[in-house]
Amino acid sequence: MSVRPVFLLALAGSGVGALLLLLGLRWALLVPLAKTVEWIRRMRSGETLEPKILPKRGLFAPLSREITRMARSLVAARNAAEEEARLRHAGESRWTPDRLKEQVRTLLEGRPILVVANREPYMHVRQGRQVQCVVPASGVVTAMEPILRACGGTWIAHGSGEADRETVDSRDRLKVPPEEPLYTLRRVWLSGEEEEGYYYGFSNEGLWPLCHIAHTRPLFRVEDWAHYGAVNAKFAHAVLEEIAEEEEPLILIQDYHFALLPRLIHEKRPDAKIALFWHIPWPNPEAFGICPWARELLQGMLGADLLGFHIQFHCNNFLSTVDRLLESRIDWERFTINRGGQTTRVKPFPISIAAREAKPRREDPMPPPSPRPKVMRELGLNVQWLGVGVDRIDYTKGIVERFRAIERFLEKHPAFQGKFSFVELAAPSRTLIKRYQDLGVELEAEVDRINRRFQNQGWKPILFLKGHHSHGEIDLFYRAADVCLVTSLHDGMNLVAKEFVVARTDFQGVLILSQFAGASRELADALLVNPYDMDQVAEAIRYALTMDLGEQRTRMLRMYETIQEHNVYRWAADLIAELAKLRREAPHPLQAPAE
Ligand code: ADQ
Repeated sequence: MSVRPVFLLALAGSGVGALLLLLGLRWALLVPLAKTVEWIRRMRSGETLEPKILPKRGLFAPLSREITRMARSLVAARNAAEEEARLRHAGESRWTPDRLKEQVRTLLEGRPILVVANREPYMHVRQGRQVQCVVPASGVVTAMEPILRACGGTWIAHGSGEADRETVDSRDRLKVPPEEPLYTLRRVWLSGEEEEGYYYGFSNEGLWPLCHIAHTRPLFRVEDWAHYGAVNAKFAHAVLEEIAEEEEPLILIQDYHFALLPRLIHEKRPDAKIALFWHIPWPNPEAFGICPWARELLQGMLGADLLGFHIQFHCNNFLSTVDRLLESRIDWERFTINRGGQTTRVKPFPISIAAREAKPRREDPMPPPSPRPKVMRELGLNVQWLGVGVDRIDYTKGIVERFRAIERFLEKHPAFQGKFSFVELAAPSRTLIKRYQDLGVELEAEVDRINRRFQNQGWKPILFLKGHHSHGEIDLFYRAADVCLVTSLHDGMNLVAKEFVVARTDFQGVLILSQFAGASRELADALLVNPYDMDQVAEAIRYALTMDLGEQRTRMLRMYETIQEHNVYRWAADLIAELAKLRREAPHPLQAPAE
């Protein structure tokens, strides 16, 4: 064989070898390397990939293992960062007790909050030989209590329970809540005549009907007015005692029982920052002007730095009233009133309730079990649909009108007879006042008449459960009902509407809400009604009971989120922040003189 063919053969052999080597190299190195690089690139750009395509054997196996570990850490870190960002975002929009506490600590630099309200948050009453502690049925208590629980401080109130004196220390104080003391309750004692004149008389027979357009004529007696003044002075004395050691204390006065208090405190302690929150509506100037002491009341209120109402409409009415009745300088753009060297800011703060701790997830497939079977069993009910109403027995709540609308509903839609019952949980209130006694009698008679008209064996349309119920009991009724009726003839806010929505973590049920309640401004997904229009309310009941679950869910979810966002912690934070930032302005050269 010649040398040439051998050489050519060797050359061909090495060419094939090189090719095979190249192919081998590509298969063993370049392809896995390219796949690894591509995998890393996609991971880096945010995709979450299984490490399946990474080489598991050979040269790259150890590298794959390390890269997989590193990628897992990266995914975990990315998830944690996303969760943190979500929580931070939620935290920014959602107010919690802790966030409020923190905000108050920063704003007040450790100074305590002082709340003045007629009603006490805990009342000691006698039951046989036992002394029991109860939470009164009151919107003001429902709203303010979570704030004091969160921030601490002192609540000054009338000690109205028959066993209240036995449960305070020598300075009329006690720590509450009883099961977990978080703040101080300071009780103020009133004589029988004082309570009658200031509370039943001037506050509840005079100012309450004056401010609510509910067609009950206000009664103004000169003796009641004298007691109102004396009791305001008594509370001023208690406040001054409590703030004796404090510089620039912050005082949150609640409601129409204390219109004179801001001025009384301001005169003695001009450094105090005072807010007065008016929990009920403010009427137009003509309506308010019928009060013989309208000017004195306004002068007293204008001792506050900040005046809060639930809605803008009530603020507008207040400014118009001052404009009509007092010499003052009103800034309609900033909503301030300057009088006698003092500026008062007027602003709406829609009150709310404490939000639920954890928000249920929309997609939660297992809503909490319904208490409906238990409620039905205990009441001996056997109906397809259940309605609920929860009120203090008060003529402003439109309870008679509600019963008549239920009557109309059953009359117009007889198919629901025997299948729908309405439970009214009604707490007796202000029972020493004749108008309230008459209302109690009227309600019983109406329930009786309507029940007799429709009832059959084993079924009644209305169950009137008169009495005070715990928040836990009320919650069961909210969760068991298909529909909740809030038919106030006039209401500052109405917390029952908000409580019903927040109780429904299953996002079922329908809220029928009076257009004359402040809550109707925020809860536009309720079925809004005019409670005087019986046919309209009857139709709303029919619509509610036949509403499909999808629509119920959409409406309830939207309202639920509104209330969670605008909860009572946010209300308090806004009010306190506004008060803390107000500076007493120097008297304006053109300011109106004090009268
Ligand atoms: P209220 O007129 O007392 O409040 P509302 O806001 O409805 O009315 O609050 C009533 C509270 O009492 C609720 O928390 C409710 O659960 C409770 N309650 C009602 N019936 C009860 C019963 N039978 N047993 C036990 N508890 C019962 C005032 C104004 C409102 C305003 C609040 C807060 O009149 O317009 O919303 O202050 O500012």
